Formats: sequence, C-alpha cells, structure tokens
Amino acid sequence: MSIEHRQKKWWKEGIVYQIYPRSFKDSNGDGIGDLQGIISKLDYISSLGIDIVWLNPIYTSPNDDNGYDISDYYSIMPEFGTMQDFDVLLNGLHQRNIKLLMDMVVNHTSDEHFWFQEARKSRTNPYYNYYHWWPAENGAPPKRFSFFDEVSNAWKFNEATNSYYLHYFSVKQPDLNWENTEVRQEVYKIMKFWLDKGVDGFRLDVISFISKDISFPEIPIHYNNDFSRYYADGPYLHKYLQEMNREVFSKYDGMSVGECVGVQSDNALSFVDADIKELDMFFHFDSVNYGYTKNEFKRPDKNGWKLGGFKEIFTKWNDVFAEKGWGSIYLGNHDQPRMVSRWGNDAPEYREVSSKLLLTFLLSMRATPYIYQGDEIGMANIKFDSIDDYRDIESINMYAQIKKQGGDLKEFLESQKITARDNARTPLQWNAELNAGFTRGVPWIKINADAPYVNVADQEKDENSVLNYFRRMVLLRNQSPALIYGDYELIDKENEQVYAYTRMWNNEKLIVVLNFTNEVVQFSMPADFLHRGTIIMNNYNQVGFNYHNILEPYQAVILQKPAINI
Ligand code: TEU
Ligand code: CA
Repeated sequence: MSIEHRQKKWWKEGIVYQIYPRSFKDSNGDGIGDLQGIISKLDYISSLGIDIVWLNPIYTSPNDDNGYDISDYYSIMPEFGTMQDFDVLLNGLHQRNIKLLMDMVVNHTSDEHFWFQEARKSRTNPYYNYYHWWPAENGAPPKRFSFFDEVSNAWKFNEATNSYYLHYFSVKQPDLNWENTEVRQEVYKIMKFWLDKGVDGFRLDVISFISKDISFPEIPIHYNNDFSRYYADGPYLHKYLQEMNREVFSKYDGMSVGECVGVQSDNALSFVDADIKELDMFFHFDSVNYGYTKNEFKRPDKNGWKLGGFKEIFTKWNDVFAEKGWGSIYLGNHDQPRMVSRWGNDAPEYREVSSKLLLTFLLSMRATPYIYQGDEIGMANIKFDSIDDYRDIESINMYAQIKKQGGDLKEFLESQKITARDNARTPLQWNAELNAGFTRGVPWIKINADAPYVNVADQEKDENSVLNYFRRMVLLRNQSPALIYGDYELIDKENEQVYAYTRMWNNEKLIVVLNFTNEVVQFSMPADFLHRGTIIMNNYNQVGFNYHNILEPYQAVILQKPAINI
C-alpha cells in the first residue's frame, strides 16, 4: 500500500460541478446565461452537495469559440456581467463552502487581444515574438493541423509582416510563444491576479500544447499523423509546468487540473507525480474518444465500443495512479455530447435509470469526479437536424470543410447528433415553463424539446428523480473514505454486460455492480458478497436487489461487506 495517494487533499476528496455560464441561467433576458444568473442559483448549486465549481471562461472575448478566445484576461465578458458580479459570485460560493476553479486559456489568445493587435503590425513590434511566425520568404510552412479551420491549416498569412502565424484552433486563436520569457511572466501575472482575488485554482485549457519546437520541422513519421500526440510532446513542456508551479502554484493552496489532450497513460505520472511539482491532476481523452472511428472527425464506429474496452481504459488509468499522483474522471463536459446519450441510453424508458448508473460510476471510482451541469438531471443530446441550429465553431467549420470537399453532409449531420459539442451546450432546464426557465428572452441556442419532462423543478419534487439520486450518491461518497481513497479492483473482467469492481479501505470493502445493458442479466457475485452485504445504493428503488444476482436493465448497486474481523 502506498503512502502518497492516501495523502489527504481537499481536491482529492472534492466533487467538481462544471458550470457553462452561457447556458446556465440568464438573469436579464438577453438570452445568454450570466454571472447574476449563477448567483441566483447558488442555493441550488449548494444543495447538490458538491465541493468545487469549475467555471468555463468568463473573461472578455469576442466569442469566436465561446470564451476560449480571450481578449482581456483581467476583465469579465460584458455579456456575463462585471467584476463586481464576479466578486459576489466568489463570495457566495465561499460562504457555502464551495471552491472556485477558473478556466485558464493560455495556449492561445484571441486575435483581438492587444498583444496580437500589436504583434501583427510589423516584425519589429515588441509583441511580435509573443506569437509564433513563419516568414514567407522561407516558402510554405510545414503542415500543422488546426482543430477549427475550414481547411485544417494551422498557419494563416498576415500581410503586414509577410509571415504566417500559428493557430492550433481557429484563425481567431493565435498560439502564444512560450519560448518567450516575457510571455510566461505575463501568464503567471494573470494567474496570480485571480489567485489573489481568492479563486481556488485553475483548469488549464490544452496546457499540453504550450511548448513547440520552433524550428517547425516536418512532423516525425512515428507520430502517425496523430497531431494531438505530437502537439503534446513539445520539448520544454515539463520545464514550463515546473516553472509555473514554482512561480505560481507553490505560493498558494490552489489546485490545478490540466486538460492534457494527446498525453498517454505511460507518461501521465510525469505531470502529476507530487515530487515533480507540476500539476495536481489532468484530464485524459482515452475514454471520451473510445468508440470513434480512428483518424476521422468524431464519427462513431458502430462496432468500436465494447464494455470490455471501456473497463480496460478506466482500469488502466486507475492503475497509473495506484502508487503516485491522482486521477480525474468525467464522462461529459462542454466539449462532449451528453453522457446519457453517449454512454447510457436516452430512450424515454431508460434515460433516468441509465443516468443514475453513470452517476454511480463517476462517484464510485478512485479519482476526482467532474460532473457537467445538466447531467445531474439526466439531460440528453438535442440532436439538431440542420446545420443552422449549430452555434459551435467546430461543427460549423467541419460542415464547411466537408461541403467544400464534396463529402457526405447528411452522414456528417447524423454523426453530429451523437458527438457534437452543442449537444451539451443547450440551456439547463430549470422548469416546464417558457424556455425551460432559462431566459425570458430568445435563447442563444435552442432549448431541448424534452424540457417539459426533464427539468430541475419536477425532479426537486420527486424523491426518486435523477437529481435526488445524485444528491444521495454525493452524500455517500463524501461519507466513505473507501469510495474516495480505497483500492480499486476490477471483478469479472471478461463480462461484456456488467462492470463490477470493489473498493477497499482498511476494514471496509464495497462492491459496485453496474449493468451497462438494456437487458435483465445474471451476475455471479464474488464469494465475499454472495448472499450477503448491505445494499447501500440501488438505482431501482421498487425492485430492490434480491440477492439472486439478477440485475434489471441499467441497474446499479453498491453493496457493503460486513466489517472484516481482525
Ligand atoms: O478543448 C481542446 C480540444 O482539443 C478538444 O477537446 C476540442 O474541444 C475539440 O472537441 C476537439 O475536436 C479546449 C476547450 O475545452 C474547448 O472548448 C476549446 O474550444 C479548445 O480548447 C480551444 O481553446
Ligand atoms: Ca444574460
């Protein structure tokens, strides 16, 4: 048994609730969620029992990518409110014992940021070296892929400097040049500004991409055109993260979670081993990408998903941190479709029960759980029929790209119904009234038509709702060191219907049994739990768990073994 992962930390024990401000609650009728909207729901947030809120970017931004293109790191996006609103929000959270994680986007800025406005004027401008450039006299730049570009080209020509700037994301998101010490100092200054205000840490957007080989070679063949993996392999990434830790994190009690696109499990520890002093946690992409067709844009592979493979991924990531470091776990966020549509079953008869199953899973693994707004009530994908309904730059650009290439647009729209980011960005459904109680104006994106049946107000009144199940599960995790720190052991690995595992901590042993199918299945309990153990969680309240080892469709149960005699 190792010592390090038992070392207690608030961010290991906390449950994170992610708020996408644009879609949470609109207070002034302009159709856009805002800080006053969040403030008006503080008691709801607190009633969930969560410990930490992660707020998507709220800084001033032209919103090419909904706030991930920042034009001023020191001010609040006017659509969302003012710095005064922010202070009220931060205070309100702290009064309720909830910590606040800010989203920090420092791989790139907006092209409307003052630095870039200056940089693009001339090669001798003091800000020119804040960004990455390829001089046109050197010929065409080597291929770099862009996530949000109609032709997937990450280089954009700039007339005034006769050079191309680099943008891994949209043309309006130029990448910052981290080789420049001035840039790094500016970033640390920004972080300290927010920490000094009292925020409790950061979610670091695509932090794995910040270091680049600025000779910009052709991408070595062994990356197999896996751009994310190449981008995450910059020469000085660890040096910069260690510096950031030294200059910023070490001076505060804040936490950091990096969005580590492209990082594989075999070098995961090099980011979060506490002895190395870089990050506290990070998000990997193995699980959310599982089931998509390789080398294609977010296209589900009908035969690409097996429960065995799913278990393997989560087990592998558990084992990576068995001795050192600490994991995070999520099944949805603002970049992913709704978890119930992707991993559960959003058909009316299974939506609730499979949502509860997924919540049971998230809250019973050994990693800090991140729950995305709306998943606590089992919201489902909206599944737009037309490209006109999409607001997300990723979907819109990809559509344009496929159109240009004469590709199959119908097929693209079908796959987007399953995978598009906007599925998770529709407004939170507060009640069955006009616009789901989100706004009294015209919402910036359509509201899911199921709002009359899937909303907070109705679920508040129903003891067996997804919402109240979530609250009970949160309570259970908070009271159970075994669920937080206990060892994880996979049971019945080969079972393609049931995901089962034990969690063990000192004298306490729990088993989590999850039927991931829409069928009644028989499950052989391991000897320890055969015909005994207390049911401490069950998403079928009427049916009960009858000890005959029959699991109802999407049934989730947690059993506690009678205390071990020593
Ligand atoms: O996402 C980074 C990222 O690479 C992806 O997950 C991306 O969202 C996309 O789905 C890839 O196909 C982060 C943010 O979470 C995302 O919202 C931003 O759009 C992006 O960075 C750029 O800042
Ligand atoms: Ca508003």
